[in-house]
Amino acid sequence: MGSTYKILHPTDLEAVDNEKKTFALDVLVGLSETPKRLSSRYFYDERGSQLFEQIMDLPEYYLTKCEFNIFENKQVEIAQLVRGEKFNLVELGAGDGRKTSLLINHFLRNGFRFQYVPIDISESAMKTLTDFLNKSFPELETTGIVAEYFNGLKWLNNITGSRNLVLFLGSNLGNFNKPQSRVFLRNLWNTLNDGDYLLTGFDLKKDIDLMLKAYNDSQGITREFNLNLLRRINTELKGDFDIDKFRHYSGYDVFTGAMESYLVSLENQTVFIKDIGQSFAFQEWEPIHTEYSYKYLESDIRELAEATGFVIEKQLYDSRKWFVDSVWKVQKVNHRDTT
Ligand code: AVI
Repeated sequence: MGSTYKILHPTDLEAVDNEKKTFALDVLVGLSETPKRLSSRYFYDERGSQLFEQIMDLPEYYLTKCEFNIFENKQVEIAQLVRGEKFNLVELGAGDGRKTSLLINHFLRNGFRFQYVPIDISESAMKTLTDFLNKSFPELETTGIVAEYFNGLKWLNNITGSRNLVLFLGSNLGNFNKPQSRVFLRNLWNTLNDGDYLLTGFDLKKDIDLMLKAYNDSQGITREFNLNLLRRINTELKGDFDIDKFRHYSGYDVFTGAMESYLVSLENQTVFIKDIGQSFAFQEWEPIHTEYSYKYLESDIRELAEATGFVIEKQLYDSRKWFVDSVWKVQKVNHRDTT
């Protein structure tokens, strides 16, 4: 028993070097396009992850509170899915364990037979999580996997035949655009077994002012989170972005249903990035697109599940019905591929 983790990817300098090359290439491609764009996956360096932790605690950022409310109130409904069998509670992304702890506690108190399997590419996030679990739940069996999600799941399936209950929390799917989320879910479906469950968070469409406030908080933490992307380019790729010459902007597109975040250049300027060996020209008021945070209708969720081979088992709402943790079952028999 106890909480440990395994590393399924090389941690040598070569891996670090490859990551840096991919980052540089993505920045080069993104800043060469019109409109310019940078991927939100690069938000999460150490500082970015800390800022996101702070965002989750903000009064305006309702998403985390909603999902916490679901995990406080719907434990019995989630537990019914796996009652009486040995299973793997898999979590994509290590997180800080706060939400999942509620579920783990419920499973342990009721004598469920399971192991907890968080999968995350960051070894430091995994170490923090397993240290926390060892202190909070010494009796819990945890096998953390440091790897890409799909590699981790494949490895897990090779060593256990138990049913998987996979958690993908926090509206993370919302950061993918529509085609990307279909591809992601279909890959997940391919990696999972018939009868496995996926519990995934969707932020529902709601009053536009509430959404605008959540992404334009009064303390300016989201602004810092967005601008940190430029700081990261400065540090890791030797860029010379003057952070004060860009502003954070986040707005809601009613047609696509996405909160969209941008960094907008406040003047005509040129930025040189040494490790890319190139300068990039910005006109006054020219935007860089940095993030999609999609919001969903019930019909969007149904379509997404059907198109990717899942059957919706339960919709678990928070008390205000602002957010849903949707429980899907993998259906491998009689499925027509429509992706
Ligand atoms: C991680 N992700 C679901 C967050 C979101 O709401 O899109 C990231 C975030 N961006 C701005 N605030 C929070």
